[in-house]
Amino acid sequence: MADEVILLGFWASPFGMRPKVALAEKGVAYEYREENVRDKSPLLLNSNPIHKTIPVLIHKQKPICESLNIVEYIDEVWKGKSPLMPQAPYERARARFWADFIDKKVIEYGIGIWTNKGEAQEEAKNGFIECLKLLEEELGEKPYFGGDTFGFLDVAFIPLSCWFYTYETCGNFSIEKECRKLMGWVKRCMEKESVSMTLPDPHKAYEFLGTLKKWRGIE
Ligand code: GS8
Repeated sequence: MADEVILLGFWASPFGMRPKVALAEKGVAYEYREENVRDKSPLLLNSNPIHKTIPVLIHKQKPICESLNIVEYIDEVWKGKSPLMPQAPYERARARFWADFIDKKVIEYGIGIWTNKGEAQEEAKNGFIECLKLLEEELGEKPYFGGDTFGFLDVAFIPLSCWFYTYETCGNFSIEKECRKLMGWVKRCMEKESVSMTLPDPHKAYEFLGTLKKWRGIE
């Protein structure tokens, strides 16, 4: 089918979950193909020759790469239902800024919590909590980052929450204690089918940590 939509992903990757949530919000039917990120398919390598990473969305045989870029594409192509990007240019720029902050800071600190021990782990944990507090401030009293409705920044951020349990267990801290309001937002998002059907069980993510560590050559 010329109009077909294929998503190449990997179940444990927050980047891979973003387009899944966006497509579910839009009610778009698609074929999901799980990649083995240690032995990538020729389709993935040909579709994303620059970075060779998932996710890749293939729409009408054309590949779109980079998770945030894919979410914006989905929002533009399937405009009618559940608009994700804010209407006002300033709000759009702001949402993109925070999504970029999540990729550059939050995810990196999160990884630092389970890849390090001792002082370096403590630093990653503190950095992570500091970032969450900044995001909590950005959320303010709104139900969602998108305002009254679930939007682009919610899609960008919520996948990470299935790794919170892993960060808390490895770093021995409680996100609920540090950022109560943010956890309220996580619970609100989890009430949406697009999110709850997409995110894996946090315990399953934690169990996968042993494999991830092996891949990175640690422990
Ligand atoms: C990051 C994608 C990424 O790291 C995006 O799409 O937003 N900036 C990109 N994908 C990982 C997922 S697994 O943790 C990946 O494909 N890794 C395989 C590899 O790096 O070889």
